[in-house]
Amino acid sequence: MIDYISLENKYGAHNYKPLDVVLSRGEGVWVWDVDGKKYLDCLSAYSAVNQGHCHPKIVKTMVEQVRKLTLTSRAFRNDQLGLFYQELCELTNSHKVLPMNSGAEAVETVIKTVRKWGYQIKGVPVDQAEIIVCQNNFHGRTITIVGFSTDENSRTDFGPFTPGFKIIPFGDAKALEAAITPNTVAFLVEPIQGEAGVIIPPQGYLKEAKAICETHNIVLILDEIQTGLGRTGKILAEEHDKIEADLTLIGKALSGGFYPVSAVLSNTEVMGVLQPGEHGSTFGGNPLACAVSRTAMKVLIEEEMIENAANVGEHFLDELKQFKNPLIKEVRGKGLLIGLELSAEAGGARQYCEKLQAEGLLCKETHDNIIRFAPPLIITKDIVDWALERIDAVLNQH
Ligand code: IF1
Repeated sequence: MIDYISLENKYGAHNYKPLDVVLSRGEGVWVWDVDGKKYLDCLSAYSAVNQGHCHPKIVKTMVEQVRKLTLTSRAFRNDQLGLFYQELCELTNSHKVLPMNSGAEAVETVIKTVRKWGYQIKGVPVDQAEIIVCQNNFHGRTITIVGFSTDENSRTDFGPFTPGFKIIPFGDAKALEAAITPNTVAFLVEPIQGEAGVIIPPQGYLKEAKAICETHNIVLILDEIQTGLGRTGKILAEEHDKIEADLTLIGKALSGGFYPVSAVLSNTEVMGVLQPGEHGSTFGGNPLACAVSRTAMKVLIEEEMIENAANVGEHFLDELKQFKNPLIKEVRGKGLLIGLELSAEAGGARQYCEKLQAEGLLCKETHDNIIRFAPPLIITKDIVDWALERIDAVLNQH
């Protein structure tokens, strides 16, 4: 019997503290460990597996494409890229796409883009561009991105950092207005802060932010890498506020979790500042990624996963709110992105995640006291009820 955990601990960097469950198979909302034990996945690889594990149609596309053509580089064109662009623009109501791989790369891409727009179009003096971001943001792990994180674990001892970022409280439109200077080029924000603990801003916040950005000629960038592609019950979370960001970042579920695929979506001429040679990536826009993503988007719509996320998510949230347990401080969420915040007396969320694991339900704490539930968007009400029974039981074991 191979000791998988010891192997990871011995040879791998210790930059994670995973639950000790070794998974070897997944299908839909279910995953199995190496001993054959079955679990409900309530994390979906941080919302990358919205379409469910190993969706058969995405598997088929991936296998077919992998036999035909995987990578050309962008030195040449490929027969998947244009169709991927078109279908993604139609799905998200965007004008233009810039494809990358990881979410962090999409964030880096957008930072470069708005800076250049600031200098060339807005007329900001060279190297003076400012981007406004929010406290408790999570946008990825690169040096530039962690440089404007307010989470000490993410940033401590990784400096020196990239200058040019201003941090304001999340959900506070007045703070946004107050932070703007003539050199401000963009406001980068998550519609719902995921890592911070599923923090939902006040009603109308994004609408106000959009209006402020318009007034001051600032680019509004929404990071929908976690909230996008159905997670909150809409294709993009911005739809809840009936706005359109100037630039939108998506990733994760863009491939259904098969492959790293991210993109910057543009609704303005801002993307037009990028000229050949100024930005790119070996793998970005490759035919395998594009083919996989096309099917991942298709099944999201065809199989009505977004409507399901809205309906089943509401049921999940309503039922959790009915729990009469003094350990629960607050339950909040939108669609199938749900946070359950425990009170200080609960003694931390981790132990409950471990107990839920024993009960056959996998989820992950965020910060000390919050459990996040984000199952694949194909989950049914019956399975949610099955999960609720276990969550209730575990919280009552205290
Ligand atoms: C890890 C959290 C989720 C993201 C938003 C950009 C990225 C992410 C809004 C970067 C990535 C991940 C990365 C993962 C943990 C995770 C996460 F807990 F940190 F917040 F999803 F909930 N913008 N989020 O959420 O995308 O470069 O990773 O593709 O372990 O770092 P990436």
